Amino acid sequence: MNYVLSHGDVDGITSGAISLLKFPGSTYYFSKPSQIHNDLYRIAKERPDIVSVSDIAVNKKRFDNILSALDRFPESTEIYWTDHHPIGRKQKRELETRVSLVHEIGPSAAELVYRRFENDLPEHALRLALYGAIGDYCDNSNFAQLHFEDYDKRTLYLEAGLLVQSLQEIDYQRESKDLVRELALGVAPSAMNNIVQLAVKATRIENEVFKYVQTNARKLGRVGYILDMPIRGYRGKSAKFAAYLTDSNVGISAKSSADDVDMSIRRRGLKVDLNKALNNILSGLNDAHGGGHPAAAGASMHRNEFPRFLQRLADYVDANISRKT
Ligand SMILES: [Mn+2]
Repeated sequence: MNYVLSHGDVDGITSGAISLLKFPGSTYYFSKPSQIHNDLYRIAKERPDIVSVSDIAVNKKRFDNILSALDRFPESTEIYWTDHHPIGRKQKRELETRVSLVHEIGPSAAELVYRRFENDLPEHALRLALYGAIGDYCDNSNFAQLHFEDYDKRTLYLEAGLLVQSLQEIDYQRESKDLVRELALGVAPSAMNNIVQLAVKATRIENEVFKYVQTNARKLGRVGYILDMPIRGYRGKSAKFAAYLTDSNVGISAKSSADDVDMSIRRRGLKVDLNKALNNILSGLNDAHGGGHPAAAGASMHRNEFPRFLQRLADYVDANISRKT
């Protein structure tokens, strides 16, 4: 038995679909950085021949759990790990002793999986790699730029856009698994009626979200934020809108529950590294964790800490700007 594990966003599902093409008949699971160690534990019991993990960030906090989960696999299990999230040098070296690792910052995970298995893949896998690149804003890589010329790139953006938008409205555990299988079979997103309808619906909702952020976003220093939108999802998008609509350099879309506040963070027109910023700011806050990419990150903390977090982030962004000018 073989397993493919991947993330639930467009880069995740396309990198996962490409892995399914390389390892046909694999069981497919969605995972995420906070869960990957549990999923690996569970799978190790099945003593699989092959495991392919893609687009799952290696979480510093969970790193020891990941290593001990990897230790549970028999020696004969081949584990392929392909990722593009920042990782510490030490963690990378340790991971490499246990898995076959391809790691590169810049390209999408889908591109990396494609390049890794290129010789064993059908033609349509290249389109999947390009959808993944577009989905994760990794469309500037040499590979993506080169291969956009192989098709009409405007059509590729439409197909990738249908995926990006429809995923806002999909229950990712259930329905996305079918989507991954269809993509692996070579069905274009535009040929999937449910995907087209959901994408249009999501785009209409997104336009309403924009208007909501326009009237409700607030600003502290160079950080714009929107708190508790009356709608589920659309967090990365509303974080971007919050930055733009308050003319800020960082945007946050946050949702609070009884104890916690959970948020997506995006940057705008500024090269501040959000992952570094969070590493810097979150230590010392109650129940706080988070991270991600330089341009897109997430965090959560005790809800009482949110004002302090906002102030620290605003100060960090200010300090970052004054150092540059
Ligand atoms: Mn990704």
